[in-house]
Amino acid sequence: MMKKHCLLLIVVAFAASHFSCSGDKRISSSAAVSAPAPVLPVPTAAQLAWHEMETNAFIHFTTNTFTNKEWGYGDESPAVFNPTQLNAEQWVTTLKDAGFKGLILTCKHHDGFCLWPSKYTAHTIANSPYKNGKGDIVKEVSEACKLHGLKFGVYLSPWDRNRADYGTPAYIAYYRNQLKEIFSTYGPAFEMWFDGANGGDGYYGGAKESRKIDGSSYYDWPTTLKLVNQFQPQPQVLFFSDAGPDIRWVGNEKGLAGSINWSTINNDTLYAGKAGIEQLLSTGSADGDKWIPAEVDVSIRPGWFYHPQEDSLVKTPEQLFQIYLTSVGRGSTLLLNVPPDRRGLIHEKDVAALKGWRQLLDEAFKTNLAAHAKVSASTYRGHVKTYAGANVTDDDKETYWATDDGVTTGSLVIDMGKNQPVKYIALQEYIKLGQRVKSFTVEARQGNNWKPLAQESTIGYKRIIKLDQPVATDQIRINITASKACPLISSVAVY
Ligand code: FUL
Repeated sequence: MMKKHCLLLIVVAFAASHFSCSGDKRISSSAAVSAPAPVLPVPTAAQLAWHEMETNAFIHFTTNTFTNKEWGYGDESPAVFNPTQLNAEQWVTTLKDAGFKGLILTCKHHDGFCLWPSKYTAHTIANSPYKNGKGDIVKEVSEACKLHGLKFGVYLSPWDRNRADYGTPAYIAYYRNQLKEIFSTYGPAFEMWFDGANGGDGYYGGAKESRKIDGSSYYDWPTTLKLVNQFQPQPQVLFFSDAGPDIRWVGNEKGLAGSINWSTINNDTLYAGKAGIEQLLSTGSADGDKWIPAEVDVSIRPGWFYHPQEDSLVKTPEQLFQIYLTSVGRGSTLLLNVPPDRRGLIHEKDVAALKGWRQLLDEAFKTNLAAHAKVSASTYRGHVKTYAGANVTDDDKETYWATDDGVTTGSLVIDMGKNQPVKYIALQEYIKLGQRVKSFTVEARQGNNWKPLAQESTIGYKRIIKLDQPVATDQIRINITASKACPLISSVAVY
C-alpha cells in the first residue's frame, strides 16, 4: 500500500517535473540514472575522516610554561621544567567533554626541549625534576587519548634553537631520528604538524647567533614525509603545513576561515611564498588542483603557552562559539589551543570557558527542526529517488540531492510543518565527489512571500548561517545560484 502511494507520487512528480517525494525510499529506477561524476580534486578517505572530526585541541607545553615565554631561546635548563600535579587524564577528559575529537601535542617546540626522553639529545624531560627524570609526557598523553577515545597528533618543531647543528645536514638526520622515535613508540598519529616558523636567532649549542635556512630546500620535506609514512603506513598520517600537502594553514591565528572557503588550492602558488599568501590560504581557490583544506588554529588565551597574567584573558564561551561559526561553520576544522598551567593542569578558567562553550553549542544545535522534514526540489537527477530532495533531511551522510549533469542551479524547499523561530541553517555538500557550490541564497517563507535571509558563496564540508535575529517561519528555501557542476547537497539542518 505504502509502495503504491509513493509510486503514484513519483509519477505525479515526474509529470510535474518539479517536486520530490519524501518518504519510502525503496522504490527507484536509479539503475538507469548514472551517479554524478566526481569534480576533481576530491578528499582522500583520511581527509574526509578529518573533516568529520570538526574540532580538535592543541596542547602547547614546554619550558616556556615555566619561564613565561612564547618562544624559548633554546638555553633553558631542563631543571626549570617541574609540573607538580600533571594529570594527562584531566587534559584529555576536559577536552573530550568539550567535544574535541583529537589532540595535538607540542612534543618539541622551537626551544628544542623534548617532552619525551629522546635518546638523541640530553635536552629532555629525562633531565628535569618531573618524576625525577622518569617522566614521559608524550606517553602519558598518547595513552590517555587511547583510553578516552581521542585521536593523538604530533607537533615536532622543525626549527630548533637548542641544537648546535641546526642549519647543517646533521640536524636533518637528528630531526628524522626523532620522528622515527615518536612514531614507532607512541603512534599512531592522525595529524603531524609542521610549523612555519623557521630560522633566526637562538642559542644553538652556545653559538648564540642568528641562522638562516633556505626553507624551500633545507628540510627536504618529501623525503621526511615518506619516512613518516613508512613508520606509520596505516592509518595514514595527515601532514599539516602552510602549504599542505594534506592540510593547509588558514593564514591567521584569529579563528577565521574565509567567508569564501575552498578546500581546493594550487600548491605551487603556495610554495612561491608570494606576498598576500595569507588571503589565499584563507579562501583557497575554486580552480585548485589539490584537496588541501584549511585548518583554523587559534588559542583560548592570547598566547600559545600558559602565562599567569593571562588568566583573566581566557576567551569567553561566546567568543569560542563565534570562532566555531567562523571555522567549522565555514567548512574548516577548528584546532583550539588549551595550554596547561605550571601545575600541569588545564586551568580552572579554561575548564569553565570550555564547559560554557559546550553548553552554548548544545543549546544552539539541540533540535534540528528540519529532521526528516518534507523537501521539494525544483529538479532532481533523472527524477529518481536516489537523488531526490528528501536526502538532505534524512540524517544519512551518504545520500544527497543532485541535479542532472549541466544543471548548476536549483532550489530546495524544506517544510518544517509549522511556524517556529529559526536562528541557524547548516548546509553540507557531499564532498566525497568534490566541492562544487559557488554561491547560494537562503530564504524563509513568510505568508505568501519569501524573506531573504542570507546570500553566501561556498558550502563545502559544512556551512552554518547564523541569523542576527530568529525568524519565525515554516519553510526554508535554499537556492543554489552557481556551482562548478551539478550541486550535491547531503544535508540541510535548521535550528
Ligand atoms: C606558530 C609558532 O611559532 C607558535 O609558537 C605556535 O606554536 C603556533 C601554533 O605556530 O607558528
